[in-house]
Amino acid sequence: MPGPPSDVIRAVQNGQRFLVASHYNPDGDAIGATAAMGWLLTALGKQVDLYNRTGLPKTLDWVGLPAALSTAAPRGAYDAAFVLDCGDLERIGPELTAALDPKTIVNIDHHLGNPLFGAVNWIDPAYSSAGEMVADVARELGVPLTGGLAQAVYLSIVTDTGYFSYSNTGPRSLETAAELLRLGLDTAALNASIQNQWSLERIHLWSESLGRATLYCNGQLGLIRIMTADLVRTGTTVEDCEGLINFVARVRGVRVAVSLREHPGLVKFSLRSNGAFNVQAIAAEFGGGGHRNAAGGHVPGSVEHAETALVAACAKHLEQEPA
Ligand SMILES: [Mn+2]
Repeated sequence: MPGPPSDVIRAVQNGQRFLVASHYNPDGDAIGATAAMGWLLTALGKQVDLYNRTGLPKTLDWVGLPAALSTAAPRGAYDAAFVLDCGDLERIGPELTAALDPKTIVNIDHHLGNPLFGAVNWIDPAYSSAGEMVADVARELGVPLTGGLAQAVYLSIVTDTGYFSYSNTGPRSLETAAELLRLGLDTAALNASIQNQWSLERIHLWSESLGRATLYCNGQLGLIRIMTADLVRTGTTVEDCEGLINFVARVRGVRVAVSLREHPGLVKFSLRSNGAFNVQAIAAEFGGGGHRNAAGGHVPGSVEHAETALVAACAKHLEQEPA
């Protein structure tokens, strides 16, 4: 398994002043990779600024950072700007794109189809997460995976692999996690910090939405609807809907899970499947996209209309590909 290319290692070694950034509306890997790269550079005695357009989400405000995570686009010049976990440059936001010298961008990412927007590009979908890539840079440079660096790498790996349950979990993910444990990381405490971040409002939303879950197609299709009124009534936001669909997929016999979320004038849909059943092909019929097991898009009109259209499309695919 190839590790970090020499031009990435050289960018770290040869520079002194660095920027580290990831995509806005950051998930665990975006924050984990940002923090990990920050800790790594700090350990090497380098100067580092951290940037995220929308900042640290409330659920991750406990993450240890080597410097403040700024939401203001940086001025000043950097020897290199590490852009992590961004499937395209748009994901860091227009403010930073305008502020950066393109010749300094080092693009480190694990998304297939990354358009290589950096002056240096290290794209490898064999890695579970951007944080796992940073761990290999640390190894290469002899920086031990301890302290804040260890926590950040672990956060990246477990959030992007769903605690080692998704198909992107590679031998390297487990080996890196094993090394973190061996070096003393308290994973039980960290798991609690990562997972126990729900609000009571979120529980109420999930309870309402899952309480109305419906099965179609002889139990092979599970569907939930999230109405704008649900969010208003429970005092929640769209972020609180993340992960809801996975519970519908857990119903025995369900081969495709569908979630519908009401928007002004349209309905956003998400589809999930396991194994060979391809939901990307279904999403594509509505102009959407994604992967074989996770896809989405939107349909104009009401939730009722979207439900009828998506159930019909899924039924057709379920018939074409019997279990
Ligand atoms: Mn990622």
